[in-house]
Amino acid sequence: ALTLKEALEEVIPQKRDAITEFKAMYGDTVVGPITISSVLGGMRGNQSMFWQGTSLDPEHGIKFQGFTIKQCQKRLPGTGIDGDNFLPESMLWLLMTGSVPTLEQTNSLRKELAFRGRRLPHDTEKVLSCLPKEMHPMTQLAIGLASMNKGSVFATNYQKGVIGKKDFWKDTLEDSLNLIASLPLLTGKIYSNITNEGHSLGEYSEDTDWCSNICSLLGMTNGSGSSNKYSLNSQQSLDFVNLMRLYTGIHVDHEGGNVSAHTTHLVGSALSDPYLSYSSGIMGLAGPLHGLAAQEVVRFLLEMNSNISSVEHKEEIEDYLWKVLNSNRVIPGYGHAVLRKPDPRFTAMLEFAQARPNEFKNDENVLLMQRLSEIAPKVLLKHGKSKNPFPNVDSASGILFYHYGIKELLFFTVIFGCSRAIGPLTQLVWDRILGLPIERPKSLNFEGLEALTKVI
Ligand code: NMX
Ligand code: MLT
Repeated sequence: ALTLKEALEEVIPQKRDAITEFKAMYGDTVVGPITISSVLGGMRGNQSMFWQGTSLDPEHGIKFQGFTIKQCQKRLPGTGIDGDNFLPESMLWLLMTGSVPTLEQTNSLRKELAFRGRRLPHDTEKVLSCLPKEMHPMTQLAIGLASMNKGSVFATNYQKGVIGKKDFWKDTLEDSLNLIASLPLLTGKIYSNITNEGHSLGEYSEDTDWCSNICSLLGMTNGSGSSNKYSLNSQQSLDFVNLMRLYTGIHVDHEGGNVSAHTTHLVGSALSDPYLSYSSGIMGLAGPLHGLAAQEVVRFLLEMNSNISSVEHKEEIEDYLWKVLNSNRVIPGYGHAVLRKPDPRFTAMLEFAQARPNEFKNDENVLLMQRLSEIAPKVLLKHGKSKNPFPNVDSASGILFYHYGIKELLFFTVIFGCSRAIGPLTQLVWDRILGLPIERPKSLNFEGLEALTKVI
């Protein structure tokens, strides 16, 4: 199969049958107990969602259809040019179909997305142009995405009643691919709104990959009409594109329970179309305990650097961290609801910096980020509250983007939002393929919980 839709059509019948049969045979098998602590504690440890593309192990971290980040870096196709990171397009293929795409299949999806994303719907363009420059970029992204629901093929056909339930996935796929494809222009538009009076900073090309378009529209590349507003040399420009490919390739998802993925799935379960569903996911990603931590980390590093005399002074860093903890604030970029070891996504971002010592050796903020990853876990352990004292996904990314010139802190989570579309929308397509019902857990009031504790 050359197109993603054809590849899906090949795997769907067997997967559908297998899951239907499995449910019929094992439907009554108990998955696990749900405790009162879990009901009153953010549903922690409660295994109650079906999610195929990614899985998360507390000790080893994320796997994408069973592959670690390192395996993805080895096996997923990129541009074909030596040294380039794999393309998020090939990650999308892997998550959707369960198989590693060939270079040819990756290229075909790359071209398909570049074509689909060549322009924004007129109304979306108009809505985004009217938004105040000071509006939070994540609000702008959620508005932009929700506005695209006007063109939803799924919503239109559902309303007309011309599609059967078994085929819902086809229109969901169509919308999801259009949504993902639109993200370079949407992101570029938002960035130009906040930095350049809404005037475009770069050009969109149908001949390149998704991340090259994102970078061009942020004004971060050489050539292709990009303004290269930070005067990056050609190596830096290339590195930035590869940083974007790495970042957006590994932030796609983190199993189903994280706020943005879970929200997209929940809203989608009401048969809201992919635009509305993912716009809701973006609203969740915009919380400081979730994706917005990327912005908080950069603010934190900049502030700390202006309060310490040198990154070499470990005691000053420790004192600073204790001041934050003693004022009941969290250390952004540390801790996790599921992980109990350093996040391998953090490690991958750190390795990106370590592979370029000359580029980063004089950047005090990047040096502090690295230093902090050695010091903060010890302080958090001593503090004794956080179940995971290690750096999470947001610890390194923002400050690397900052290094290359993206200085608008509020914007970092929008880049996260580009990547996160890929995982939850893949699952939404599979929710439709498997005909999963509206999500509707049972809630309990205090009396209801209390009644459970009474011995009969
Ligand atoms: N700094 C200080 N205290 C912390 C931290 C931290 N980084 N992480 C957890 N704690 C506290 C937490 O606030 C809680 O305190 P209290 O009992 O007073 O409410 C206690 O430790 C136990 O929390 P955990 O069970 O370890 O963490 P939980 O699963 O509830 O929350 C996070 C997970 C990620 C929300 C939490 O670790 C946190 O707030 N981290 C900082 C924000 C952050 O980096 N978020 C990004 C997550 C990644 N992402 O992109 O979504
Ligand atoms: C994520 O990538 O969504 C975060 O690590 C948070 C989570 O997994 O809950």
